[in-house]
Amino acid sequence: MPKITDAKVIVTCPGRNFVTLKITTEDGVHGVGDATLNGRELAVASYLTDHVIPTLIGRDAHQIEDIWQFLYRGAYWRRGPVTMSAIAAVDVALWDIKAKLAGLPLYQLLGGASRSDVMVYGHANGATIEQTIDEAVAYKAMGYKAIRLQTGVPGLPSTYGVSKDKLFYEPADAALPTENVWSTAKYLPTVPKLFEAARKALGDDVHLLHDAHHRLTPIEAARLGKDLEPYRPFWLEDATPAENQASFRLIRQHTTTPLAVGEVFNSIWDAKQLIDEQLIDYIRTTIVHAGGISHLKRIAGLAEINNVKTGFHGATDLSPVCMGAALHFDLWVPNFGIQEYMRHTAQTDVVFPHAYTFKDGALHPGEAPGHGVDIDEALAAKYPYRPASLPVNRLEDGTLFNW
Ligand code: EZ4
Ligand code: CO
Repeated sequence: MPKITDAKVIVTCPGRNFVTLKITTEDGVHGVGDATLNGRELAVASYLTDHVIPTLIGRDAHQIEDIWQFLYRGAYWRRGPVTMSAIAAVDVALWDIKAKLAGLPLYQLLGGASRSDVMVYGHANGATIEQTIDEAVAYKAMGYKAIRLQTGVPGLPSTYGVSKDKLFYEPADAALPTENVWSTAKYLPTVPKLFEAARKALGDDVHLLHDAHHRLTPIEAARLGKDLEPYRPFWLEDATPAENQASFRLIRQHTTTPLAVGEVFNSIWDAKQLIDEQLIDYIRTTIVHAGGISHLKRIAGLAEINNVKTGFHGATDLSPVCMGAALHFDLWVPNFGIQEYMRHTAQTDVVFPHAYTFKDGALHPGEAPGHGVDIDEALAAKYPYRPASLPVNRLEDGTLFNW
């Protein structure tokens, strides 16, 4: 058996913070898993170092399922983003090792390729509708077949998804949370105008997406969904917070705009009612925040029998290791929908050498054994951790709101 002899956590900040778990076997084969939880990085690092790694040493690296169950059921305190990100890191590192030992790219172990490549969507954003459309036109020219549109809201100094850096978006912009201001009344009329202009400029042969980032009530989301219907959006994302899964019944009753939810979910239990009742169209859980490949297989299986497709989160704060693992999953999973792709900076990309490549609006995970992503430890050591928090939102009268 390939016995686990070493495991360590690497925290690095090549432009932004990433937490990576590296597991090594007695034969010297190693695997890596992403454990990054934006703004809470050190909590996961401690969970791994203090509570998980000591229990891994000496185990059989091939027993991925047993180790997963040990860390989930065996912990007594189940679920939560910190725990599930730590489990995901172990799971992905072990799948990486298993595939390397087999001499196969990971997607072959999952069941082989179901498609030629993985359609991704990029992010067009701007302070005004005109600027956002210009960005979207540029994305289309780069070959993208699907584009997310976010635009500034007149009367609000800043809003989610609109950044100064065009290709890279980093919401964790200060050591302590920045305070933003939100107004749903100002936001709601803006998005249909954006979509109307986008369809005029881009035509019908491109998918258009939008992220409401948990800011609407169910009835407001229903209104927005109806207003967007003439422009046939690919999806409306995170229309309302999903702690109360039944909220989506109300949105569903009113609109045919497809709904996508789940980037903050950490287990199948967060999505069970949404999927069972077919209240959503795309499930956005990620490899890193929802228990790894082993757990996402269960979520995707439940989704498949309920006509829900995958549309995994792929923001810059998910490391290239998570992206690589997600692409193997996406290439295999029968009910694939789309994959989000926010580019990493060149500084991040060199710390994480990777086999995946972009062409014609799609990514391919490559044919390297394992998931095809590694970490350059010497380079990583040059970028020490820097505290960074996600913003908070307040309404114009100061009421604390969802960000
Ligand atoms: O705000 O990953 O669809 N993408 C998103 C992201 C999230 C960040 C939070 O860390 O909503 O930009
Ligand atoms: Co989102």
